Amino acid sequence: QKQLEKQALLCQLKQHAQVRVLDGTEEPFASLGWKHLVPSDHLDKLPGTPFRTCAVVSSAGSILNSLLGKEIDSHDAVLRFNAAPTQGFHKDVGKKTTIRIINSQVLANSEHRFNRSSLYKNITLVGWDPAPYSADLEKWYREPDFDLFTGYEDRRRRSPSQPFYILHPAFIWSLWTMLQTNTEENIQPNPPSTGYIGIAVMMNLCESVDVYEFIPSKRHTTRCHYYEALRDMACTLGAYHPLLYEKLLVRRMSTASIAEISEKGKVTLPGFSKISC
Ligand code: NCC
Repeated sequence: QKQLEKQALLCQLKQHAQVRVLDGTEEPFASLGWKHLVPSDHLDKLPGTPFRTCAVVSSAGSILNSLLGKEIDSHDAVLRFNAAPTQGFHKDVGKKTTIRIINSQVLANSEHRFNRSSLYKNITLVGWDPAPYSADLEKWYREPDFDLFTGYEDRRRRSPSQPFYILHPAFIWSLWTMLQTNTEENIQPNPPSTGYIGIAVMMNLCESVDVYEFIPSKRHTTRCHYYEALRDMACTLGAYHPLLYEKLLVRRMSTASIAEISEKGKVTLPGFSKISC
């Protein structure tokens, strides 16, 4: 029964989470010349893809003292989020970063020093912003939650060889819809967390995805991030993002023993190429 449910959920996710990025063919981006601004290769044609093994590293405080760094770095590709550093935390989170997914606050807020910080250099970048559900791209371009477009256009012109994509709002909301469909309660009408979005993106690019500290291990703590002292339970359970429901769904879709979750906070998901529906 459980096995059947797992398979059905994975199939549904495969249908709902085919990754889509802005490609410059739709308005207003077509008129703005984005066809020549965005990378010519699609995200799923990145060098090295399909990756055989991938690690997704949540930014949770509970990854501290995990000693997972070596295991994380042994994957073909490693995904990290927003401003999460590796320097100073190699032992627990590893040092390799292949892709970084950033929300629009990271692009828009000067405190993140997006243009100068080495966190955002020499890797593949994927940005996103919560567009309205209707995915009206004209309206979104005029009024994004945080202005990610200026920083994106600027970086593309300065560093055209760096792969940098913006996720299509239809992709984000399709993930949300599937989450709601499989949750009995009404979830927040806000987009999924960068973590959940990242898991879905990596299932497009990898044959197998190991997710670390998204489902909390026995080290669970109120510490929000491994890289700062702030304590806030909402970081792990969600307030704006439907994070708790994302975690319950990931748990239902994953193959992981209780011991793996408890000791490592690790769950494994198959890539879409390995899911036959
Ligand atoms: O905190 P954040 O997320 O950057 O974390 C990245 C992803 O890791 C998972 N996570 C994090 C902490 C924790 N205790 N448990 C977790 O499971 C989540 O999946 C999370 O998505 C975001 O989702 O983009 C978020 O970004 C921050 C913030 O904008 C960035 O860190 C940049 O500074 C948001 N914080 C605020 O807006 C104040 C956070 O709500 C969500």
